[in-house]
Amino acid sequence: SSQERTFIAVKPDGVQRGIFPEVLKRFTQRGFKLVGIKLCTANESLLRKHYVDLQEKPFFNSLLSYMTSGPILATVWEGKDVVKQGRAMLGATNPLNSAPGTIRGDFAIDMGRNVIHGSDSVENAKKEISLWFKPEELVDYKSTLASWIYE
Ligand code: DAT
Ligand code: MG
Repeated sequence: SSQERTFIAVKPDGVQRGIFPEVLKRFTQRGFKLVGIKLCTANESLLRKHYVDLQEKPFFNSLLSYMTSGPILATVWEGKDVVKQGRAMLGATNPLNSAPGTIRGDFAIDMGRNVIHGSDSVENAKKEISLWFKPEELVDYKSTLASWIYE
């Protein structure tokens, strides 16, 4: 439904390199609605929950230090099929495999500096949104553009 939500986070490199306005621009211009946004620093316990499936990976410690190396721009977007569409807009995990035109394909080279996170399923989106945002930090509002974006 058009109420579907996803969690998109510009990672510390994406914030430091000034890529975050481009991310906001792309999701907004596509027609997705911003319902939550904050600049924050992630602590280790949050990241261990966020990346719980990767705890055993050899790169986990470097992933933790990357993700705690500076501020993260945490956002929540709403719209039809936004989880899957968001992943497509991000590109492949390894930027060397990301198509030009995707965010990683346009702005990144190394896997450990791939500038952006996006939820990979509706279920994980719900989990990540509740991990990163308090309910009162999400804003419910009607976009006046909805009828120009949805048939
Ligand atoms: P994604 O971020 O595309 O959802 P993921 O959830 O599998 O990918 O992994 C989370 C992050 O961990 C990813 O953005 C970059 C890092 N990562 C994943 N696989 C890696 C690998 N083989 N070597 C180094 N870093 C990796
Ligand atoms: Mg992932």
